Amino acid sequence: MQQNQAARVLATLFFIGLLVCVVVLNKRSVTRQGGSVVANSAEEAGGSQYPVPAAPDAMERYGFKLTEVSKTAGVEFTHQPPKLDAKLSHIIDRVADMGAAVAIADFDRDGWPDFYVTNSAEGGKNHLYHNNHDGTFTDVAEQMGVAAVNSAESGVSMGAVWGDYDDDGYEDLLVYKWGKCQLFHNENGKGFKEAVNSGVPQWMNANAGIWLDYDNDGKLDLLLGGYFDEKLDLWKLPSGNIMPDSIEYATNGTRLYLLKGRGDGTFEDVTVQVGLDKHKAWTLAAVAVDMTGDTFPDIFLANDYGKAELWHNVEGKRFENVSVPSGVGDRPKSGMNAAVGDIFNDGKFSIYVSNITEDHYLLQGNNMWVPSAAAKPGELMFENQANGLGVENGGWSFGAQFGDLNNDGFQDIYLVNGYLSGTKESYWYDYATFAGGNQSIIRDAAKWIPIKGRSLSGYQPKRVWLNDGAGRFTEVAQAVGASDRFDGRAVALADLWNRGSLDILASNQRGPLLVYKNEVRPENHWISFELEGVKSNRSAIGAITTVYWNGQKQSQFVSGGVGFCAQNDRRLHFGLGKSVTVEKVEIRWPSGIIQTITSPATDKLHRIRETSASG
Ligand SMILES: [Ca+2]
Ligand SMILES: [Ca+2]
Ligand SMILES: [Ca+2]
Ligand SMILES: [Ca+2]
Repeated sequence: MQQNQAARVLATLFFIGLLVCVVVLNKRSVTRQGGSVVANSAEEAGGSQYPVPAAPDAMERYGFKLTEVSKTAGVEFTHQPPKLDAKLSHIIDRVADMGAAVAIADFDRDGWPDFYVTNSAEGGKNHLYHNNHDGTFTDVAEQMGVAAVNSAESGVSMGAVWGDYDDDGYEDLLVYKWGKCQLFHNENGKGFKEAVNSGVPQWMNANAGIWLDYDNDGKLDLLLGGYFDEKLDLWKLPSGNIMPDSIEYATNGTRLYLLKGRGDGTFEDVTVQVGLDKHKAWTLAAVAVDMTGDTFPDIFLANDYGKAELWHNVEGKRFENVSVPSGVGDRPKSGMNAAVGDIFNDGKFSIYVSNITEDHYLLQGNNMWVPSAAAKPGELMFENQANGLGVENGGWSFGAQFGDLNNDGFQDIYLVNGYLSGTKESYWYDYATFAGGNQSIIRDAAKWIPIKGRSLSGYQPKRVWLNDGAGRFTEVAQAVGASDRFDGRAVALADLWNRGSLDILASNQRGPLLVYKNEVRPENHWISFELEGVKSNRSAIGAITTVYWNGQKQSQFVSGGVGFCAQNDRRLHFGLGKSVTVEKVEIRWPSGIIQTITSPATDKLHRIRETSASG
């Protein structure tokens, strides 16, 4: 009898032991994949969502450390969400979940980068931070005329991008919204004037916008990606039937706009003409860069509730859908970011797409689309190597950018994440159960289970992945000081104080804009370039620069918007490691001109105008 009882107790203990093992193993697998265990509340996240200082040995171990300086820099901005139609109020946190965007440009041409940050509340103001050259910034949006753009009547901001559409040397500003797109002409850095009758959409629910010159005629064009159906006014909804009809294979996505610039502030809709009218999706990110070597920029789109797309630009005349043969459109995910970087220093671009990874519920994994070794010249073929490279688990990921954060000569990744940081209760179980329902239920907001302030992948640790150049990225976010737990959306990089290091701007949904100042080990050298097109568009958007040094090379391109609702500074920054010399620099302009500069000085910014002569 007693023996039986003892056996039962032992069996029970064994069973409990098994359970503990399962929990521990799960936690360990998260730790191994992502580098950090996820917190479910502010308390678990350390009480505050603000970052704590870098580890004392961060500089020695990783070659850089980050310090969050928004308050001392005079940047006090908190993103606010819109209220929208009352039919959405029970799930407003889930619907009004984006719009915290950041775009960098030197709008007044004083040689110091400035930035524009968007707000999304009806009546909420966008800010334009002017760089004071002394470590501080001043919000000049109101006096410059680009603050008051958010209202129930005209819609609210989702993002913004800079591009000099009329080649007068001053970067103009496009604000894309759930509502009316607004284009602002930069008046010699002294103010902005809205361009009227420009041809940008009077109403669409845009979540992606980039400048590009798709036909290389020297005049900037615009690509706009829609999210909710373009006919919907989110403040006056006829019904709740506005949500995606599937979490994986949504069929009720909306259109793109490709607008061809005439160079005078007016645009022509060429979407049908170039074949991009075949796209219908919930697009969250777009990036354009030539990946076949013919100078014409190809377009990659990250789509929510569906598959990613790659459109090959056929001589600036039409776009060919190569999503399936190229490999990038293999399975549906929740695409939220599109960044492009030369991660192996071989002059080839990989594409980094962020998705959702939440232990027990949704293990999509982020994608790193690396050009396939089997591809023929000019052929677009990619393989997802995110797992092997160690950059697969970013939590509920949003914006990510490539940049050499420690100037060692290899492109690193800065990624932000975290969907909704609410109460200790999680919405995941209800959300996962509901997401498996049929089309007619999912698409009707009225049928969605109320959120009631619960968290959905909240308080997540960010990821900073250092590239060792040999095929491995190491996660160092907590150690280097990128330890905030806000709900991150956009990331943009710039050398904000002209010191030779890439600083980080991170915007957060319902949270502060964070400014991470980057201090880099001085033994590592760098070189940077500010390009000005002459035959090509003056912003040099699409220009590809390759630096040759120490027996290696690295390519970067000037983008008109990249990542998630973000734009890095147009200046291209290259880390060089211990090298103090650069052999040569080759610039492939969108015009086709290839310009070579031999032995440029290092630890220096070079301003380069397009010319066919080499020097
Ligand atoms: Ca400036
Ligand atoms: Ca301009
Ligand atoms: Ca053009
Ligand atoms: Ca690096």
